[in-house]
Amino acid sequence: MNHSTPNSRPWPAESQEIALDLPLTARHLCDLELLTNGGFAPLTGFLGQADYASVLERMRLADGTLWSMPIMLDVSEDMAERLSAGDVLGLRDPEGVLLATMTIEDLWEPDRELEAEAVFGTLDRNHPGVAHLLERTQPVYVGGPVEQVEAPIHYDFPHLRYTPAQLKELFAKRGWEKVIAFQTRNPMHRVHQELTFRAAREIEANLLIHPVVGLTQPNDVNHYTRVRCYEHIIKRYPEQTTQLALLNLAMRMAGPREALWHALVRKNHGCTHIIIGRDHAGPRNAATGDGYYGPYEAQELISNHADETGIQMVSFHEMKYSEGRAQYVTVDELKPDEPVREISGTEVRRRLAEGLEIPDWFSYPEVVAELRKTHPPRAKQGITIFLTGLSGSGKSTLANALQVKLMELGGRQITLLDGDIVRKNLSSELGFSKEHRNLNIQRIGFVASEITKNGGIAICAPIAPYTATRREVRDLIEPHGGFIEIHVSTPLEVCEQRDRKGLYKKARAGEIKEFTGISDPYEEPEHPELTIDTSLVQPDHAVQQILLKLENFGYLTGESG
Ligand code: PPS
Repeated sequence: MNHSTPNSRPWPAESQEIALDLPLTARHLCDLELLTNGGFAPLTGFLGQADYASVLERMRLADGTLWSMPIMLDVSEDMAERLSAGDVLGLRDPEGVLLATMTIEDLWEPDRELEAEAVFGTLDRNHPGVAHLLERTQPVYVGGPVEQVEAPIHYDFPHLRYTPAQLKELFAKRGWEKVIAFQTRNPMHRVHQELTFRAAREIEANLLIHPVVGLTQPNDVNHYTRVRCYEHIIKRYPEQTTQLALLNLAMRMAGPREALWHALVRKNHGCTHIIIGRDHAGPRNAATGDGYYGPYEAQELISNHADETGIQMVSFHEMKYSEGRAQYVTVDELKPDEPVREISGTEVRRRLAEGLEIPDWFSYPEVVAELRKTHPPRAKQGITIFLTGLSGSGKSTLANALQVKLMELGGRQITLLDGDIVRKNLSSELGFSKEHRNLNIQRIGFVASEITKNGGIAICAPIAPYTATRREVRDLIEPHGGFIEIHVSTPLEVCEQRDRKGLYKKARAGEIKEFTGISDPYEEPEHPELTIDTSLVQPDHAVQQILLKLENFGYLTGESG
């Protein structure tokens, strides 16, 4: 295959006629790539208003062609005010490289709630697609054809990146006439190998493993790890039957509409069939655990349009591991009461976190080894210990004592991010307004997340008075390791009485403005992992409580202790 390599990249050709430049988001970049390489054919640009309205209303472009997903370019009001129809917009990657130009045909302010109802069938912000649309999408859409200046370069796994044309050429060269696509955003285990192999064998087709590596869900296994797993699993199919290729798609999790879109995209990549499972691309409601779509809605929608799309739906047989037969069988092949074995995704994560066995009947050892590399057991993960509380509550004393005790135990590198240290070294220009305090905590969160990611321990001890910002920090860190929030709940009266720095006195006298607890709020943590009132416990006892908590969560067991 003729893949572009980083070395073959030409310097960008700058165009004179560009009215304004738009730095593209990660979502835009994925969409642009598929718009320009034919993955989204017949689209040749971001949708204009007539196509948009028609896609929402009837899943068709204005000319009647079937297309289920609005592919939109959103811009801020500020930017929209400086643009008009006929202008050329420069579409740039985050480094400023000009990837494409777009000639604007339409600019309008969409009704995003209407779009959410049409595409996702709900206004519930627990739905990730709805949350993105209503909370993180700019208010104005611009539509028009795009013209590629240069193809995006992927430095990761270039040998597995194929344009639709390259895949079609590959299939033609190999004489593959029937090709069945398997879409996934998860690591593949034995059951996935079994079901894809069976599906391909049943219809006598070749198989394309076509995982999404663009944007998936925040808690998904990262694509680097997944691709290494896919590279192992591909060797488990008979030689010359199966191909692995990566798809830089930004998923929306729109269930049936998304499934039909996936089918159209696979058709554009030369596939004749697509495997669709139960509740394809349907997210779970984080609050209730329920799905948003009927389990077979996606399958029905694709089947009903197969003649028009030219791609057939192959339904995914639910398979279970039969203990007695020592093999996977479809649920309809199971005898009544036949014992089966199952491990849920949550259970896999638990076993990885605790370093427990994942049996061979569930996954291949080489796949498990890849997952273990990026999901080490808790005893080997990094941790952030985040102490929050009023000034004078004893955060720094605890943080220092904890640091010493952890150093005595050894095992991980420790960084202390005490409120005063951070204000001196990272945030010296900041004051104590809500905005500045949040910025200060976000900086601490960023540094702590890097430390945690790299297996160290970050002990943070700022006041951090706002719940939402603490939540933000937790969300940033938890995907990389442990996050232990400790509320140092020493009452205000005690803190004020201690007044080690004389600040409370000054605050009462009005010499210091916006002083936490006196003239500024402190929102108490609702669900901290631990609460310590230093007016009731000595520092060494408090540190023991923290260590026991760490041990209880599994962070101190094994060789790390
Ligand atoms: S925040 O809200 O988390 O950004 O605060 P933080 O970075 O932890 O800084 C708190 C320390 O700054 C001193 N100080 C004040 N605290 C609260 N409010 C006001 N207005 C203020 N002005 C100065 C105070 O010494 C805090 O240190 P600690 O260690 O908490 O006593």
